Amino acid sequence: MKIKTSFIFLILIMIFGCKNPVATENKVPGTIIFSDSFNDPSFKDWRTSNDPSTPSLPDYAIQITSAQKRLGNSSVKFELHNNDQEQYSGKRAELRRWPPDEQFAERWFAFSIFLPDNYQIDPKSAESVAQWHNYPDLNLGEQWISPPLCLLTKNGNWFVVIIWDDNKISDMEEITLNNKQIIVDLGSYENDKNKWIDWVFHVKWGWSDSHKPVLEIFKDGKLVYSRKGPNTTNDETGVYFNIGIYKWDWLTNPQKSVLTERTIFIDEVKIGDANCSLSDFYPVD
Ligand SMILES: [Ca+2]
Ligand SMILES: [Ca+2]
Repeated sequence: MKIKTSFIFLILIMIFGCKNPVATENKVPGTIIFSDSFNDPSFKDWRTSNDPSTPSLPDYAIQITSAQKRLGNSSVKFELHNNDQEQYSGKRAELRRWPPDEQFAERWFAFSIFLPDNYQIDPKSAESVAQWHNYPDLNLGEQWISPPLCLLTKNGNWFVVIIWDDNKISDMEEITLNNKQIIVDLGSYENDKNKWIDWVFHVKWGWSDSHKPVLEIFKDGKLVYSRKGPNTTNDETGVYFNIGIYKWDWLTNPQKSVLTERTIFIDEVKIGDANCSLSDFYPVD
């Protein structure tokens, strides 16, 4: 009997004593599912914001350039003028990843943004420099609304805007009325001009707490915002990621803007799966 008890005890030590090392060894490494250092002027892995029903984008709108680069020899320059042709119902020079991601995906999005020295303050008018847009349920008659998540510049500051909705058909007025949005002021960009800023957004999408949604935002490797709570709209398709400039006031409220042109540079875009961690993206080099 004594021998039997000792044997069971030994088995238990073998099981529990080994548990932690085995768990560590089995951690699945993250996978980088997309990356672009912007050496290829064809942008073959992206869709441009050129609406096929309108004239082509001007040459200056989206260009590979060696003028600035985070890594390698080049980056992508986005340049938007207030009198540019509207594209997809807005003034925009953007690259989008297409098709949209799956519902409830968990992803890491990394990208570096360079605001040039002459990136002036526009006191009343914002522009998006990165946005994650939902794809509405068009088959149910749903309309396009603001994106669930975007990184903006406005009046000299960085902002992140998050909206969400568990209704199947979303309506911007209803979202605003019921306060299903958060505007996060991430502070001045004045000292961020003329240098690269490395952004990482870790997102698990969901429109209700039951989806266990997550948002973590890192600026130059430091956590600047985190939230566990709904962060997207109730749609049959997930969101798609866009980089570049979208300045809606230039079409709908041009009197709000004191500017006529905007230029930014973006480099080192990487998208990782749920198993990634910050160290897969930062430091960038
Ligand atoms: Ca590059
Ligand atoms: Ca919907």
